[in-house]
Amino acid sequence: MIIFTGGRLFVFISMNHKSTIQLRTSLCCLLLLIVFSCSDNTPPEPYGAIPSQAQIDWQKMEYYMFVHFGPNTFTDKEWGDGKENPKIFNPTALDCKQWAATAKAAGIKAIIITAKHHDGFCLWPSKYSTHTVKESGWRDGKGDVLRELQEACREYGLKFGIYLSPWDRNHPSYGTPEYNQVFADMLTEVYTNYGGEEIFEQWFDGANGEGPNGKKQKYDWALFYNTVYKFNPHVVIFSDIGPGCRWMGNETGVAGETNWSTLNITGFGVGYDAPATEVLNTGNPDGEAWIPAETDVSIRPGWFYSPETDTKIKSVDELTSIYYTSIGRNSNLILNVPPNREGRISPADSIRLVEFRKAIDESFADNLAKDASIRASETRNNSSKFKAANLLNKNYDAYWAANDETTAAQIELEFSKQQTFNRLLLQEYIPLGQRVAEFSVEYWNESTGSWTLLTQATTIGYKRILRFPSVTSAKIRINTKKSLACPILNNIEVYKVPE
Ligand code: FUL
Repeated sequence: MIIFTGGRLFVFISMNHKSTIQLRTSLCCLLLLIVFSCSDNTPPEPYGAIPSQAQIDWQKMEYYMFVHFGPNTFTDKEWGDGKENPKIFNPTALDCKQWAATAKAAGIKAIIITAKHHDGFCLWPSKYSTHTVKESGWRDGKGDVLRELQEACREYGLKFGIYLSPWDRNHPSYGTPEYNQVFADMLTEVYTNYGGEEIFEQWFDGANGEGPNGKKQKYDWALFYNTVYKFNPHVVIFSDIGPGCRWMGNETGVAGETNWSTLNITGFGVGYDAPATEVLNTGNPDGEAWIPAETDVSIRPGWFYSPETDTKIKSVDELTSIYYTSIGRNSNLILNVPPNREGRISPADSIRLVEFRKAIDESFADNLAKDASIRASETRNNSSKFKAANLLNKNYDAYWAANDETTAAQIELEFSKQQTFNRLLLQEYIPLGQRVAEFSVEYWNESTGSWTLLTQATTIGYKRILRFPSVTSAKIRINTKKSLACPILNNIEVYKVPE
């Protein structure tokens, strides 16, 4: 058309070959620009319950440390009865910096401490109890474990979290309505004196047994949650049913192979009123609230230190297996490492933690998908904003999405040469909800000239890592078969881990 406008006709005719090519290129670019700007970049609507920003940040932490420490450390007991003489709490060389340095060296992002376990002993000098570090006589009654740990975490750039057991086998008011306010006052004390706005997770143990007067307490959870939120609206509250994150239903480190981050909570409570452990283990598809799973497990047979368990520390293989059944199954991992009677993490535990880290780092060092080419059976609205290549970059918020009406889609990776692999890591873009309910993985079988099933699974969620026997192929394909809404993924990685 341009040639029919006088002036432009002249320009066109007078051009040499090079200029013609340049003009054509410019026109092509213009055309592409028009096509591009016409494509619909509207992101998919979120599906179902979705995480808050605090829950997304929490999920990205993946791995942190639990520290069970208190009178039980000195008595070989798991549950103190609250009648222990506080003087038994006497760590001879408490060193929270050593805990933090160990965590840091092991690639751990945070430490959560049992500020008060079921025996009621407070690791800070609480004015609401007479069973605390103050009464222990440790450091002339001036010691404060919470203070030391808070400062150590700050120094080592770790986040800090608090476990507080409402069950209190020492407090005289336990089992009476007054106790709920005592517990809320303790929370207030901790949140006002130990950097409450920085506390990333509040761990509420749902255990509910008898107190010193033989009575059980009816916990006022609303009061407890509101007290915590008053000081830190972004803290992730753990309990059987959240509201921030949920207990995964066992203490062996095995989250459900199917694991939804959504859960139905109406009609349920904490402790005796919680959903069945099988339900906590898998969540509910289309569950009414976003309450992702947290896997709590100890590096030793018990939660507290005992010399008897010095030789029973989990092996690297056991810890690695837990890694796959927790972080690899859409759950965060909180690994308990109990300090010893000196108040230090024993060398055997810290060495194991670092060995474990090294094994994981080595396993996931070389992502074979990095340089692969990728295509999807479709891309949302044909928009390059949602292109399959987003699955291979490092940008968390860049994702591939299928069209709204699609639930079954395929993503194919092609390596530049044949590769041997045995792990596949997938991530759904959870800010828009958890969607995929069933998928399969195939590889291109050169000898038969066909796609061959490698493995199949159900949910993905924030992160899913699949293990399968090594295969050698130039291509791998992921087929989403069922999805609650159009699939949205933001990451694919492929690895060859030593068998
Ligand atoms: C349970 C407690 O009874 C154990 O002692 C431990 O603290 C574990 C993490 O939670 O409910």
